[in-house]
Amino acid sequence: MERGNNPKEEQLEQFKVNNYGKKMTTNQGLKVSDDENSLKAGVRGPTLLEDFHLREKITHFDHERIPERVVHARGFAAHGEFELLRSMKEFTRAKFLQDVGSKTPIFIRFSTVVGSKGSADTVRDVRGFAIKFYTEEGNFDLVGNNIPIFFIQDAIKFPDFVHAVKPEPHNEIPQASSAHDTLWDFVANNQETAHMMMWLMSDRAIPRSFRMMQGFGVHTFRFVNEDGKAKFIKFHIKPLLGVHSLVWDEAQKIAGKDPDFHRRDLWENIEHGNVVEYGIGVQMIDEKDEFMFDFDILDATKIWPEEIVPVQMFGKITLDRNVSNVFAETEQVAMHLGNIVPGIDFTNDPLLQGRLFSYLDTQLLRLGGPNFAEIPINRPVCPFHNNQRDGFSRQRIDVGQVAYHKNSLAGNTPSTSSWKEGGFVHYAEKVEGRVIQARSDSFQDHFSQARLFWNSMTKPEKEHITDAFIFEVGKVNSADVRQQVVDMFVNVDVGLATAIADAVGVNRPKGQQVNVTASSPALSQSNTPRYPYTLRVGVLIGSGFNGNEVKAVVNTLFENGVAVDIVGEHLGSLMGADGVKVVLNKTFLTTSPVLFDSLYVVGGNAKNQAKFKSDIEEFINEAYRHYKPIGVASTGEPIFNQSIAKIGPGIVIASQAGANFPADFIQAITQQRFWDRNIYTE
Ligand code: HDE
Repeated sequence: MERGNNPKEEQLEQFKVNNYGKKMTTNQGLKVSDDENSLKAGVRGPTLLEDFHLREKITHFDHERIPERVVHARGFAAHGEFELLRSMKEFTRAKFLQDVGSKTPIFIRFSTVVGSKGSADTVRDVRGFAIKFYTEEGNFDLVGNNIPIFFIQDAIKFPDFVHAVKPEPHNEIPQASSAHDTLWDFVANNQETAHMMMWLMSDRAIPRSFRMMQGFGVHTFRFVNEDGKAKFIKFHIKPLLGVHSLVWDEAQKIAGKDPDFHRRDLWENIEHGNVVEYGIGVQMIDEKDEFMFDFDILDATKIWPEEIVPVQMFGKITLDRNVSNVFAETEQVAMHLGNIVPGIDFTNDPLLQGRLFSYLDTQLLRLGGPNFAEIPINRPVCPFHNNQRDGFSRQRIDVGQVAYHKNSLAGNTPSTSSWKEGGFVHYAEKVEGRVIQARSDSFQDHFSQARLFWNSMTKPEKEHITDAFIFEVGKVNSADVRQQVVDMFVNVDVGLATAIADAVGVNRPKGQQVNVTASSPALSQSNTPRYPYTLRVGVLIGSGFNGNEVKAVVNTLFENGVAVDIVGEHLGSLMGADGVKVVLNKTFLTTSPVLFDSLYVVGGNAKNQAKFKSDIEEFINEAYRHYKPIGVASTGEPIFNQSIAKIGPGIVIASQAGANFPADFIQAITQQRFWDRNIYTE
């Protein structure tokens, strides 16, 4: 499947309409003569009901909105492809996982969970990571998140969890935030949330970019091969650029400065043709080993530590095309983990089972009836035939007399397919037991893996988690709930719970942490790959700069695929001391230090020199406090010296580095954050 030979793209093309340069008509095709004035009895007279164009236009407008998703309302999506790099034939009969080199069109929708459609991108939240694979055997939807576990174990608790985390119902406050009484009350009184809350308080919940976060299928699924042999699996998606995060203060400020930070990042990178790539793989457990672990593999609040069950990568996911229309594609896409293909199957995870019901149900309401599979973005690329008929807004015209099975009038078609013919046959798992409403004992350990996660964090990561708890629990009005949270998290770590207690004004906890000393290095972001590619540097510049020096640095940035914004007092161009010209694309007003991964302080002269210097100083101070690398050109040193920044980790000074400056600066940008910088020294 080469670009331009993508069956989904070809299918979508047929539905695209370009109105540019065309005559305006009504929806019935009638040419419109006046779109400014409604039909009236006299120029100042009453408007007439007869005006069908007015009525059609206003009526359509009145009905433009559909309900936003009850969770994951704010999303952003792109098209791409999946390429198989290792055949999984041994484990699964899924056709798209057989032949190395085969390509499958995909559509990925990223999202936040709690916020409404218009909320900010960088809030502390889980990110949805939902992929629709348009395979030859029908759509396979992997509706995952960027965190490998979930808040609850049984779907019956989902409405309670969502009611607790969403804005409180009496005043709709706070928007897109878990830092409030009802969520923490839910947490303390439903302690299966412990592990997930550790992840939510970690840097995973404030990603730097959709391109820099992992994806997880979360649940345990099955691979089933041609012989009907099954394995338990968990899906993993790993970003090429590594897993990177914002810092909390920065994330909050970006929410104001650029609420579209993540969508803009993805959109621009795809528009610029940059590589947006992830690897995809699975962890696999043999059926006979189902009970070999100290966690239940059906419990969605548990990971399978990668050191025990390694991830086997089998393919590559690339995003390379933005949507043409956000409503038609991103908003109308109907993800459903019940969209499955032969060779992949479900398990008895009670969270998964409930989801199998929920997604179809919610789409019936959100997309207005049972025909949403006909919406272009949802159509499979293979033909589909059955005896389902009618319903609101049916598009296809099923011809013929017969719409039932079995029949003789149509030769008993459409006919069913056996396993051998590629039919989906549910995995014949042996089940037995009594009908009962209860939770398995093997689901009762809520703290061991929460502590495993804590043990796996580096010192700065632990500090971020502690600060996040202090922030969130500190926003809880009820002292009683604050105390309950502290008393709960002592099970994870005494030091953590004590630090929270001291900061939020409640009693220190009495209990003890669970006895788990193991750690899983794969959980720490400190072990992730790092590249300068597509990171963003702000060049802070005035006139009179040293042209050769700046040119050499900017060229090195470009060579390394770094995105560069030239920031100054005004838009337009500037002249260096040696006649070199630069074009400014941002001003101190239109951008902000929180929108950059690094700064290159060139300095120079400006019309309002005092303000220019103060603006740059502010940019340096903020970037320094957010542990970012800062490069200082020879002309930038005087301003740098006035800032709070101290020479030390991640500070690269041209007059000291000499000819090594561009390379040293790139190295610092690659490192991204310098946690050993003490930002509070006098
Ligand atoms: Fe969802 N979830 N969910 N969820 N979820 C929805 O479906 C639900 C869960 C996830 O980009 C809804 O179309 C229940 C886990 C993503 O369009 C709804 C339960 C995971 C998306 C729904 C869960 C997810 C949704 C809302 C507990 C990670 C956005 C609108 C049993 C594995 C998909 C919609 C997109 C969306 C129900 C738990 C991921 C209401 C009942 C666990 C990425 O059907």
